[in-house]
Amino acid sequence: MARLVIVSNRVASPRERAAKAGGLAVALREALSQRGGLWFGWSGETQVGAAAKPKIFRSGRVTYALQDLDPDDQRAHYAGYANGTLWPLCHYRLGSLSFRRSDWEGYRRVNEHFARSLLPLLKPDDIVWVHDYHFIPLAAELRKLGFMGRVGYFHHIPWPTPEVFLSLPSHAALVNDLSHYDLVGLQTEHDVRALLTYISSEARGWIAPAGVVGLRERRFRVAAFPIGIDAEAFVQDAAASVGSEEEARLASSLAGRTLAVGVDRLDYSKGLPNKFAAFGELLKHYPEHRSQVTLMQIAPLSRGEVAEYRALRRELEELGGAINGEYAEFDWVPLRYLNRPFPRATLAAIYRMARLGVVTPLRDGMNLVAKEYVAAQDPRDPGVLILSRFAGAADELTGALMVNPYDAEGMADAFNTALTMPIEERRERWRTNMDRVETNTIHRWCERFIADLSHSVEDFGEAVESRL
Ligand code: ADQ
Repeated sequence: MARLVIVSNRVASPRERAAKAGGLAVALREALSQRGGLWFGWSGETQVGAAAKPKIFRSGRVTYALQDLDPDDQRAHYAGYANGTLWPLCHYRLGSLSFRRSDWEGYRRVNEHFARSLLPLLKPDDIVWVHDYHFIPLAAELRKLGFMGRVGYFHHIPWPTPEVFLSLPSHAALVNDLSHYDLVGLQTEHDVRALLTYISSEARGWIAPAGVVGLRERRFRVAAFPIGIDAEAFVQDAAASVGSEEEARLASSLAGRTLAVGVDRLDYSKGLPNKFAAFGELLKHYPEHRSQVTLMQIAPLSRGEVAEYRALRRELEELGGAINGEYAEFDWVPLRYLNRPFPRATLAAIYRMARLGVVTPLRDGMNLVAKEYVAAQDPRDPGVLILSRFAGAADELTGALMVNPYDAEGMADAFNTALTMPIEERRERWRTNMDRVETNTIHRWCERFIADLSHSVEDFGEAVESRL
């Protein structure tokens, strides 16, 4: 079996316990341990003129290689091009898109630096799996240095439609970079269509069945690999929370009221102001729910180095304060707003107690919280998932109440529908969602991607032959 090499910006330390590391990190670590492998990424440290030489250590069958970056390059790469340009672009936020040539150059420099640092650690038959928009040019840089082995890329965030993608000054170079991978994985069929349409209409490439693409002299495959969760772990954690001290504390704090929960990184793609506004509309138009329902929004801070995120934090504090100021009673606060992370077991306990799971991003690659909420429910008395149609998860979780996050009053109606939904309908909707969450787990996702990457493009259709 070929060795697996994973590349991602952040590398989950082997010391981080499963309960804290998150489903994706745990699944990748497992895949690496099974085959033996290498996990390569940024060390989290900067150093002026950092040499392309990673710090290496081993834990079990996994080797970790962590590379330092020059501080100017790191800023241009991470806060600049990755999170100031690509993140807003891929989330359809053209108003927030900033493009500077110096960031684009820094982004490329970091990818070149990473490729130079990684290359000496690679064996010719390794399978290299690159994660996310920080590293789109990595395969092209590895190829320049002579690596001809299999390299795949998974894009965790949405791929925008051509009209939006064309706003990026470096669009052609970026898609050319993608063509140096053997396999490009996206979250949904919608994302696949968006990229293939760009390739055929703008880049003058050709498309064959099974997502096989020809672009200039390169042949590669584009396919959807919707990411899943470790469903079993959430089922177990949620079941274990029954009768726990945490559950008792939560229940006593609610004093018999209904709980609605939202769990999102504090990010403008997650539609938090829209969610707060919708909750305000619920309390305004459906006064029977006042004093009866509490929305707990857990929103750990992220990317504080980007100005837009700091502005969002202030906006939410204002909006949340206004709702509580207007509707709170001396014994009830409508909105509980928490800016910190919690262990998975605590999240599972909160999900299970919540009658409503409110997942309403303006745009999201998948959204794992939606799946975690479903997995944590009590099958006999499940809660209702309210889900934005713009989350990748909407393709799979068809039992959710689908909403448009731009329509605050429509969302308030959906809150009311969920709060008054009969038990039979709740069970039926939950079963539809749970079937999907249990089948398409994170482990299956990993296996599928690695299996597809292990095949050559030619295995995916004679169609390729006929076009050569
Ligand atoms: P994110 O934008 O981070 O991921 P999401 O898919 O919801 O979004 O994953 C967040 C994860 O962080 C969840 O597992 C959640 O439990 C955890 N989390 C959030 N708040 C937490 C808290 N307060 N305490 C502890 N854990 C918390 C990106 C893309 C998504 C895509 C994923 C995976 O933006 O669209 O689904 O990658 O591909």
